[in-house]
Amino acid sequence: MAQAGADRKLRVVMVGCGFFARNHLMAWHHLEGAELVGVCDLDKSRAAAFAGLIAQAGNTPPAVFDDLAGMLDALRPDLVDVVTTMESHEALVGICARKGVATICQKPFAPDLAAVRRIVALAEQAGIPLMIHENFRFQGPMVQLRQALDQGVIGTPVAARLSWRCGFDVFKGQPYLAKVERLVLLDLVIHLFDLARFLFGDVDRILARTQKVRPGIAGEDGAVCLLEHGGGVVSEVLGSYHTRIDPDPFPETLIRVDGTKGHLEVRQGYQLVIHGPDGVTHRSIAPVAPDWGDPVWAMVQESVLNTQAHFLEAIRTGQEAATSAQDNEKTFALVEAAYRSSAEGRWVDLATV
Ligand code: NAD
Ligand code: 89V
Repeated sequence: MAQAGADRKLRVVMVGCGFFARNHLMAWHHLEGAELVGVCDLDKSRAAAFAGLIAQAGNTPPAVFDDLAGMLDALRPDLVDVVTTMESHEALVGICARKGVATICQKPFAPDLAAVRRIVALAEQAGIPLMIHENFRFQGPMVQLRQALDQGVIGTPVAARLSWRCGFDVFKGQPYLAKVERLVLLDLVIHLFDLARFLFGDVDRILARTQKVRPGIAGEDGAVCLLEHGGGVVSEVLGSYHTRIDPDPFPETLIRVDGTKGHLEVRQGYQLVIHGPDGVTHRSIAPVAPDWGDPVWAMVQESVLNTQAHFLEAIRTGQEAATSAQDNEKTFALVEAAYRSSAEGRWVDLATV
């Protein structure tokens, strides 16, 4: 991986200026090590609106494009941020690979594992760094949880439950989700699989059951999965867009981990409760909201900032990103295995996917 001098801001361009991309825009704009020089969308008015958001604060706005290849030729950036939906990722990362530019690409990586593997091969042949914007493991509360586990506060983890179940109306901001055939595993549980790998290591086999509860949508909106990690932990991973809870926990992941010396819980409201050998401790693990964030999405927005900062650091140091394309292929394989498990009603060995 090419290294960049620590004293120079990396020149960044974004492709895709839709619902979620505003968070990327604000994060790039606020990151010390980055200079956002271009924004691109097939709908040029969306890119222009993004440039306007930056200009409005009195800053030099990024240049506006409707064609990624043209933007790369014109601006010769250090890195590209792909913030489109998965169907376009193969073509867009292909353009970045041909131009030899480091790329970070939103999740889900692609519609299926075969496409993921083709994109990984494209990036490897071109020798470009490719990271997937898998942001859950970069959430401040999850980083603090991992630190507590690494400190051995409950001994060695044995069993765990990761639950992201709520009734938040994801279809309002992302109406295309109502039409996708693969919904909750590919859109949401993919984050939890990555978190489970981040906390407990790679997975040997999986058992999954999906459900469709909400009427009028094409895909499944609930999933219950059981994962056997190679290191010995067994984790339950639960994801839903149909669960009615008051107050709604969106966007928090609630977690319970049992260890050899105690157990811990991540409770709603970002509370880490540790039942260790010396008693019970309560700790706030609330995220630090960016000043451009809003109360509901603050934790997500902080994680976007952390994810993008991690990629800048990876490029500067020449290190592989934690959620590199190669790493995210393993997370994606879990999604593919979960669909197979649910369809066939059996455990699926990851080595066969
Ligand atoms: P969106 O449909 O609102 O926006 C996508 C934009 O990309 C559109 O404006 C579209 O015109 C543009 N686009 C598509 N193909 C293009 C191309 N070839 N060239 C230029 N522009 C192109 O989508 P969204 O809701 O913002 O989601 C984008 C991605 O972000 C999805 O993959 C989604 O899963 C992901 N997402 C992630 C999180 C998270 O927390 N990590 C949250 C929400 C969405
Ligand atoms: O990551 C995502 O796609 C988000 C959320 C987790 C809220 O579903 O839309």
